[in-house]
Amino acid sequence: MASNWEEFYSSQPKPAGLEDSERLLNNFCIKHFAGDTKVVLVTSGGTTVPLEHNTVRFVDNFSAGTRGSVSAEFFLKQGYAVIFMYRLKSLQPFSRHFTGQKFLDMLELTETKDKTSITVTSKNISKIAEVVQGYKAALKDGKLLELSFTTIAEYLWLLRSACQALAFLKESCILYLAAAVSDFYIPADEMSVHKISSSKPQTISFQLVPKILAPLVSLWVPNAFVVSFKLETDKDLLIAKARDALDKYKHKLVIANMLQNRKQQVTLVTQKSSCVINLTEEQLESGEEIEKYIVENVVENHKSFIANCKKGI
Ligand code: 9Z3
Repeated sequence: MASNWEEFYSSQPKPAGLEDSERLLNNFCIKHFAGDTKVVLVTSGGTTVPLEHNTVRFVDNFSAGTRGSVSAEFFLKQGYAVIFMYRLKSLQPFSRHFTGQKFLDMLELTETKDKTSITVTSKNISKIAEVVQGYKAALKDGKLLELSFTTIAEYLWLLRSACQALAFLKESCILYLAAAVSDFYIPADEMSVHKISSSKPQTISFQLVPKILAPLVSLWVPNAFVVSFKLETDKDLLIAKARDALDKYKHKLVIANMLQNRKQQVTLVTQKSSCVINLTEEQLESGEEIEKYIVENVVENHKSFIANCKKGI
C-alpha cells in the first residue's frame, strides 16, 4: 500500500516549471561539489492552501521569511553555497534590507532650482555597502540559488526535487527547514474548480499534510545534516514537542521557537543536549539578529558531524 506521502505526490499535480528548477538545482550541486564547497538548503516563508483551483481565496500563515532570509546571509558569510527556497513575495537575502519604508528612510532628497538629487544618508552608507558587497560576492561566485514556491503542493514538490539533487553530497550538505509549512490541505480532486459561491455558508474540510520529514530523513537525504524548526505558541509544550520530533524523525537538530519571542530566543535540541540562545534587549535594540548565533551553532554542529562521519562514528 502506498504511504500517505506517496499518495500526496500522486494526487497533487506537478507544478509548472519544476523541470527548470531541477536543472538549476543539479547544476548548482555539481558545481559546488566540484569546488569542495558545502551546500545548505534553506527553506523560508509560509505556504498557502488554495480553496479553489482558479484561486481567489486561500489559507495562509504568519511567516514573513525573516528567519530563512537572515540565516541565508549568515550561511554565505560562513562560506556555504546556499539554495534559498522561499515563498514568493516573502523576504529574500540582501533585498530584505531595503523593503518598505526602511528603504525610503535611507535616502535623502536634495532639490535646487535646476537639479534634484537623491543620495544615501551618510549614516546608512556603510550598512548599505556591506549588504551590496555581500550580494555581489554571492552572485559573482554563483553561491546563491533562489527558487520560489507559493502553495503547499509547490513547496513539497520543490523540496523533494531539491533533496534528490542534494543526496549525492551526503554529509557535506545541510537542510535547514525554516519554512512554516501548512499542516492541512485540500486534495486537488476535492477542491472547487471555480470561485466558491457566497450564496450560502460553507463548511470546508481539510486533510492532513503528510509528515514529509519522515521520508526526507530516511529515504531522500539519509546522510545529510538535517535541521528542522519547531514552532509552538504554548511554552509548556515546546521542548517536549521538539524532543518528540527528534525521536520520531531521527534528524540531527531541532530548533524550537515560540511565535511570540522567536526573534529573541530559540532552543537548540539535539539527542544529547539542549542549548538556549537568548538575545538581550540591548542586543535587539542595536540591531543584532539571533540567526547569527543560530547559524554559528549549526555550522559547528555540522563540522563535528562531518568529522564523526569520516571516523565512521
Ligand atoms: C519556524 O519555526 C521559523 O522559525 C518561523 C520563522 C516560521 C517561526 P519568520 O519567517 O518566522 O521569521 O516570520 N519554522 C518552522 C515552523 C514549522 O512549520 N515547523 C513544523 C512544526 O512546528 C515542523 S517542520 O510542526
